[in-house]
Amino acid sequence: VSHPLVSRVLSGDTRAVARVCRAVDDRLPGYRDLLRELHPHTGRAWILGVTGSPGAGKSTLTDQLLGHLRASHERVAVIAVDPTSPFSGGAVLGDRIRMQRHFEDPGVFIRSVATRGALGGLSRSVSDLARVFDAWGAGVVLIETVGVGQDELDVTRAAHTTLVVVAPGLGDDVQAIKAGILEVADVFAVNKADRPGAEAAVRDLENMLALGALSLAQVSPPASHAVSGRHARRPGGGGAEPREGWTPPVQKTVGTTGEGVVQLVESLEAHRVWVESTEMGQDVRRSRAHAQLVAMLKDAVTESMLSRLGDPIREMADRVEARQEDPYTACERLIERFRT
Ligand SMILES: Nc1nc2c(ncn2[C@@H]2O[C@H](COP(=O)(O)OP(=O)(O)OP(=O)(O)O)[C@@H](O)[C@H]2O)c(=O)[nH]1
Ligand SMILES: [Mg+2]
Repeated sequence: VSHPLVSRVLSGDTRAVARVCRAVDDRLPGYRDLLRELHPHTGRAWILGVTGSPGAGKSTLTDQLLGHLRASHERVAVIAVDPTSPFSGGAVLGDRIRMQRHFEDPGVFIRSVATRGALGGLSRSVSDLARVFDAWGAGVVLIETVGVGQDELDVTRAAHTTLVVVAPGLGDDVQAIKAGILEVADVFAVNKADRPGAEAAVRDLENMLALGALSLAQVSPPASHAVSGRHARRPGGGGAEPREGWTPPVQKTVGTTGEGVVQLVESLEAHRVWVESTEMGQDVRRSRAHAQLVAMLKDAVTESMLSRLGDPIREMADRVEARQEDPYTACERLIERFRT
């Protein structure tokens, strides 16, 4: 017998969705059972990550994408991770204003998640929520997260397609984005194209992608790219051979006017098709699912081990502090307890 909330979510009841979201956020008793029951009804939504530097225009573009995608999907959801940014000074309010026109639309569900205090790990909270929206019938789940810090980048692992938003003149050129973020990009938007420096940013990105393709093609055969990196890149040159890999396209946009957004949606859709219809795309999907399961497992194992160990951790910490024990041996001894 399924939980009444579950059948309400499945029938598209947004109030039930809100209640399940709260249960998931706060890890209320029984939330796991809800997710378990929803799980068989998931797998249809396109999970679209939007990341990039603070203030690059992620929310503005998310709002634009929402408008376009809503036209072809009955339901669309947005998860905004930690919308409190010191850069826009906007906090949740800013995002609400930016996405205001969608707030009264019953086919749109917008949910914010705080980075701090996310119970059981940020990326797990976000993928749990994405599952709820998927079961609700969202054709697309947009996840906006700032691209700094490992936790935030991990969030994009839940996505099938990740858009990286870059803006010129934020000190936000290619140097600044290469740490980690390049790896997660399936599509680039050079936003604020109405400002000087956009062309240069596009060129820099394209050069960097070309270099990346070259070095990857040299070090390993295409089939292994999907496993080692986030995705394979097109081997350079060979015109006649089938080119199954994916090179992230770079699209100029003006978030505030919507310029370039149609083309951006096309690029994103093309990536979706690539993931769904090619062997390599399926590899990417499998390796992401694997990475996600490992991440969940880590959370779960850590949580249960720490709670089972309890007091001895503190006792051991005191011994380490008093130099009666070194921390390496201390860890080994604590782990020993599980072997017996
Ligand atoms: N000139 C110009 N301004 C833009 C463009 N896109 C967004 N903005 C402005 O840039 C500021 C930041 O936009 P947001 O969409 O809040 O950026 P964000 O990346 O979501 O910011 P955080 O979530 O705080 O990291 C806002 O004042 C927007 O109006 C654009 O294409 N051109
Ligand atoms: Mg934002």
